Amino acid sequence: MARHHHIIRTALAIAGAASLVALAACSSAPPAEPGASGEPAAGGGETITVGFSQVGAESGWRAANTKSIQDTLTTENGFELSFSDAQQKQENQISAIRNYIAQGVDVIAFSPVVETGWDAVLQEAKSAGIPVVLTDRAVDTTVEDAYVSFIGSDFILEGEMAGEWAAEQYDGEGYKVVELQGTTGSAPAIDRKEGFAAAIDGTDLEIIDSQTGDFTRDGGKKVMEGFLTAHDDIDLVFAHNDDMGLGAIEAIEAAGKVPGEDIKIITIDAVKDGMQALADGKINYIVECNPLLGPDLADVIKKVVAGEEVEERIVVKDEAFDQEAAKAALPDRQY
Ligand code: GYE
Repeated sequence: MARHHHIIRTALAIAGAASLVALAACSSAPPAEPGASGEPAAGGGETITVGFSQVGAESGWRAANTKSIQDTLTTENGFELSFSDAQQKQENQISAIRNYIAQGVDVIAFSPVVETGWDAVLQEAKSAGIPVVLTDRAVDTTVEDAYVSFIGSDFILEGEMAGEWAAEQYDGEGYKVVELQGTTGSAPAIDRKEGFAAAIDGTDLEIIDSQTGDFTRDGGKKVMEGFLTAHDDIDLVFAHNDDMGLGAIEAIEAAGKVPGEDIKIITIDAVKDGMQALADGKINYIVECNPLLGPDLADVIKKVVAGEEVEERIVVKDEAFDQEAAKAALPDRQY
């Protein structure tokens, strides 16, 4: 029954390919405080100051996400953006957010590198009356009304879509799977692992090893080298992002095997390099994760500052591609 449900959800997700769908539930956003800058922050054509703390520059996905945010929160569009790159370190994000609070920006937005450990700084933002918008990754917090909106994909669904395709293709073939996990403690690593495991539960696909490659190409390559040394019977790699899958391809080729044939590969993201490897036959399937969150973020921020209602959760819908679909989609791919 659960599997049936997953399949329906997958079909719906594919039908809604790459469109952004707002959930019906609305929350009333607290009107932004004027801010310590003294600027009136109401939507009367004033510039909106935004502090954005980015995870890092770990992947092609992240580069596309950063570009989308920087291309959207521009002066022409009415924003003054302070942007910082935390190099995948939570302490850097916390100090960036504290700086934005001290500056009295109108709105703080961030993509939390890991899920937990944000209570103190979220409470500080709340006490300062500065609304927080989450993009991309979720937080796990006990602070009430810690943020006004969370914009991003459903990572559990992405993992399920990957696992369902693997089960459709390879069930009955006794496949041994190794998993390249994203950053330990991050929402996408936790959720993609969970979704994939649920989808292959009850099939004869078996995860024989699982380690973090920190969402980087180099990390994926190193972990895959270790897997290839430890196991001589790997049939399938499930990588939580394209970059780790691309690193795994290098390791598999260096070991004298053919990626996409001797060892199948499934990844998540569908950024250009991943899609190219899929079209070239080195990856077998990719579940998309749309990184173009800038326009929705700009929209939410404008509403929050104007004291309008915003959706508490904006779910980004994702498509999925096999090799033929990648060939067809590549020429028009935006990221
Ligand atoms: O899949 C990965 C990136 O949080 C969805 O982070 C994002 C993930 C993305 O490093 O490539």
